[in-house]
Amino acid sequence: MERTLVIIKPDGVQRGLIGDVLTRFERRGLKIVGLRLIKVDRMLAERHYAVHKGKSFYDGLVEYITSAPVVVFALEGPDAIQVTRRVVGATKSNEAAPGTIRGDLALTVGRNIIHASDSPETAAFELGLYFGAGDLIEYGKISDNWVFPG
Ligand code: DAT
Ligand code: MG
Repeated sequence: MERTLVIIKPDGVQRGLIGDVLTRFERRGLKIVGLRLIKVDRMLAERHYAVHKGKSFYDGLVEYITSAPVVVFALEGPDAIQVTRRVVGATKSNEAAPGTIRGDLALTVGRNIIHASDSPETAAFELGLYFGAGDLIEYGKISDNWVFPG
């Protein structure tokens, strides 16, 4: 089992896509183990995107993620990190495959509506940025045995 961090970015919230995005992960069988609507402040944005500091798009990225509320959530499931990245689709929305969130709902890299952790190390770091100890809930669902038996 893995856990990963997902953010519906300001454009996803403003465009009324929260339900659509959450539904895709629920239907895939991933379990939501934490969920919050927050406004990301500059300090949090800079910690989150520290790996991109110095790149040409960094300032715009921080402006964008802090511009309006976002929905952050944690997903749990087998291979959750890579499965979630594949559901999200390619960074450049114009190249994202149809059927992915970006490939269905976004057009440009600068407004690609969603973030997802890209490795186990990133997931652990980002889950810690947005959720405190005890915020993530471990629970069973009646569907568990039908989605990942054994
Ligand atoms: P991802 O969000 O797919 O993990 P990333 O970590 O490489 O992509 O970059 C983080 C965000 O930065 C990405 O969602 C959008 C923005 N970004 C990346 N490359 C960009 C570029 N060439 N021009 C503008 N924005 C870019
Ligand atoms: Mg990334």
